[in-house]
Amino acid sequence: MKIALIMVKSKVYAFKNRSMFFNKMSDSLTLGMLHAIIKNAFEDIEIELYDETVEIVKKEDIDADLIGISAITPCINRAYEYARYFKNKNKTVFIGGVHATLNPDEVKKHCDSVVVGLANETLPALIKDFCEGKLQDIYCQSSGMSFENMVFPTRNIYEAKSFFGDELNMVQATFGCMNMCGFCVQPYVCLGHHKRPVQDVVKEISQIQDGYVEFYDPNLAKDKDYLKELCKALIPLKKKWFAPMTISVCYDDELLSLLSKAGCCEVLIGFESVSQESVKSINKKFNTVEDYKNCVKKLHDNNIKVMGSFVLGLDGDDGNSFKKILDFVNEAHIDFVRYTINTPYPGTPYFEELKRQNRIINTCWDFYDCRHCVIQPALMTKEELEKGYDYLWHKTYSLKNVIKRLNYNQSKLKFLKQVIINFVFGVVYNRMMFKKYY
Ligand code: B12
Ligand code: SF4
Repeated sequence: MKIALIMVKSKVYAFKNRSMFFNKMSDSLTLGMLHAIIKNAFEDIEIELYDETVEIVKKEDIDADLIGISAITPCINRAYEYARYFKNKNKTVFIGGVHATLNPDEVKKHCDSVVVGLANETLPALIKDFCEGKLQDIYCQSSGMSFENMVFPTRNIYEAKSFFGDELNMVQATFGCMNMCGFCVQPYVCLGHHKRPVQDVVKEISQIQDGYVEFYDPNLAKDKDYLKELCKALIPLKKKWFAPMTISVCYDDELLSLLSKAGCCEVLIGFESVSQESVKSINKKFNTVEDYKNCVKKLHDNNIKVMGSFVLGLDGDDGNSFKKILDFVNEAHIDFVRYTINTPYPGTPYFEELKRQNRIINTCWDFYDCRHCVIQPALMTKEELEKGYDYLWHKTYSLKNVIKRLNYNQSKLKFLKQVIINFVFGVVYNRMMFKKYY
């Protein structure tokens, strides 16, 4: 019995066209996790993995009894193309991932079976049913799924495929987030917020050889007591690590100090907007714009770098917002900055609300990559928003602004090193982001 698992790329954000070494860097834990789930349940199943984000996949060369495809929304149409091809060859095809979780009925039209939510328990059930000739249409994560003793991902799957990816160094301690920010899919992807036992996470991390670990949690700070416990347990491991959080950590001095002691050296913070009106429009109540600069300073004082994320085109944003954001990221000294265009994901209440308001202007999921405007913004045109997005990515990483942003560094050597890294990142990333693929 052989299973092929394919992770598809999107059409407009094509990794194989990424600049220089970026086109060979694996970013995802998905295939490593699915591989481990299958191997843990069935010793004798042969698994082939294909990841279009790091390799050119020729579907004609793939031959397996079962074909599983992983796709997020901007990649789903490509998943459908693959499914059509394999179904025409009389293969059984199943699809999982965020889009399938949010839109199982749509996805089912294109394949034999859909996996909704986390696959730890459902994937083994699907394979067993297939072997017994009783495959079901949909497999849903159960509300009682256990987060204890979860299988560890297979970490060497990219050894031969990826330039840097000898070992996957990502880990997930918590799943989902119930902060209910309007634009976010996390409240709907895995039936709530779940925490693995701290000792399981620490055991998994201690097996990672890399000294640097990336948490792929949507928001590691959702439960502060849990995070404190995790930090205490991580101190002896002496790893450096990165994790997405919210600015709420900045209001807890004990937590900030623990993060620093535990090796946290960079956090991703969703500031989203510098307009309190916009922040309110997406229900991100705990983001108080007037505190932002002080919050960044507190993180810096604890030797933690800040990757700031901004969503452009929210309902309080107009044509003047872009310059305000640029000034803010410079003045607040945000180390790395990411911009996305406000994108309501199909299958969420936010998408339904904008549809009700007749503001969805593009329903081709290929463009739901946060780089294209797919809705009618409230206070500007689609063109203004896409131009503003382009302006911010380019201006933020101009040498002049990189220097302005990073001049908070006290040591000259550190400052110079950070400027070079930041500027090179900007050049490479901008080349990749603004390539036209269509
Ligand atoms: C790593 C990552 C990336 C990587 C690669 C992602 C990829 N697949 O192409 C990079 C950095 C390139 C990236 C880019 C983007 N990403 Co991203 N990314 C992530 C992140 C942080 C972790 C994904 C991961 O590895 N998780 C760990 C694995 C183990 O979990 P998993 O993928 O969910 O898989 C489990 C289940 O979903 C299921 N499953 C998944 N696939 C399959 C397939 C089968 C067959 C089965 C049975 C089960 C199954 O089983 C798995 C085990 O339980 C998530 C956020 C998060 N914390 O989940 C966002 C996330 C997936 N990204 C998202 C988005 C929006 C983007 C961008 C559009 C945003 C942007 N502008 O940067 C781009 C678009 C990329 C593109 N292809 O066009 C959204 C997806 C929303 C959606 N509706 O699809 C997410 C959920 C973030 C969010 N907004 O909350 N991303
Ligand atoms: S805090 Fe972050 S992960 Fe949680 S719902 Fe809001 S945007 Fe999503």
